[in-house]
Amino acid sequence: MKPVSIFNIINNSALDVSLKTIAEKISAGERITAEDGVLLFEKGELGFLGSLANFVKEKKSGNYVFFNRNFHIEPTNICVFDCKFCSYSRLLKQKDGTWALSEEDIIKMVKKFDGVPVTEVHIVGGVHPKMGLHYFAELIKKIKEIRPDIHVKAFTAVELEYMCRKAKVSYEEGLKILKDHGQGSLPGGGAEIFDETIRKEICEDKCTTAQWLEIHETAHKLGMPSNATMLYGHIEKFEHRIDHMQRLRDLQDKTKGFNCFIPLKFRNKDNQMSDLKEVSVIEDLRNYAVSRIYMDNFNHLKAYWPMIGRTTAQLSLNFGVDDIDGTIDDTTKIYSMAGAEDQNPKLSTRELVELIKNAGRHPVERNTLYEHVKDYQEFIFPTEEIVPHS
Ligand code: V47
Ligand code: SF4
Repeated sequence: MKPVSIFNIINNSALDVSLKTIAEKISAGERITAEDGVLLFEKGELGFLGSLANFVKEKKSGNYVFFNRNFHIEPTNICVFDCKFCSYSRLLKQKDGTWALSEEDIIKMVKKFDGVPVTEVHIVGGVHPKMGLHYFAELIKKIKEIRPDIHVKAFTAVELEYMCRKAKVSYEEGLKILKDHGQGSLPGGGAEIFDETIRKEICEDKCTTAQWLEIHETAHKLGMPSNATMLYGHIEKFEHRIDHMQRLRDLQDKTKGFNCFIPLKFRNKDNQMSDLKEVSVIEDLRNYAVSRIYMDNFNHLKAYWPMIGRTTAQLSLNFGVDDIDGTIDDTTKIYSMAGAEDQNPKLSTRELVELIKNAGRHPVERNTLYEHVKDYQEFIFPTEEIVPHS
């Protein structure tokens, strides 16, 4: 079912005057202010926000919903940092539950996808004290030798800040080395919440807000696009979410280098913030909607389905989301360890396409840069072969 049209919303005489003014701005294509954004969070009901977000989404990407074919490599969960929300990292000295893949292991993982039409490898992990810039640059080079066609999206700003510091190079020099070895873009992790007071409470020791923004700005200048995330639903308030989006919106005005915005819902299993209750699905949808409305210079809004689950991801397609990431092989642990819905995050292309079509949207496989790879609207999957039992 489609949300009510924005014009019916504006003409509703019972609507709060301040919300009506915001709705009029959105319908006229005007940018809304930080105060407007906070007000939407405070007063906007789910249906109202959905209608506005849907209007913005359809102006940007029509009825399309994108996905990509990718796989994840998590080189290690050993991490020098101690983010309070993290369920995944372990210290080097810990014996249990740690892993650190060798170069050989990683190459094997890549080779497993020989002949499989994946377009992207996503490489993100803990910040290992002994895996440095030059090691990772050589690794990327080897991956590209095996799969020259694949786009390498790798390393959060947190990993990059540490690598550059250890290698005693500037962000520009470090990123240039990685780019010259074949890295194409940066994922959006490590952003968490930019407000310095909240950031200090939840992830005091890792890269600062200013460093995160500087690394992404430098990448954009070098022609490496990136994504941006926001960790929400913990101790932050609505104004912190809007402040976070505002800083990203400002940088995007300057560089136009962000591909998409990805709100990440805080999951509370087995971490130092486990006493916090997780926010509701309604709040997830409201957050997607306000993000879509506020981030007017971001072309895409991604719902990361392994984290929120397939059902919420499907619902989000009527609340501003136009991307549900990829067909991820069973290789990502950061979310399953934090209590994500999908403990085995794997969806076939057929399942993804059905999920999108059942929401009334038009499925398109994209590459990392959102170029269309294949249109699935009219595609008929071959009937599955019946394999006889032996
Ligand atoms: O920065 C860690 C988050 C991020 C928890 O660019 C948690 O396409 C919720 O970079 N609850 C890293 N979130 C992941 C990342 C990413 C993910 C998906 C898509 C893309 C992309 C990038 O994971 C961290 C942090 O914000 N995270 N622990 C947790 N308990
Ligand atoms: Fe390390 Fe990332 Fe976990 Fe923070 S979120 S402790 S940087 S793995």
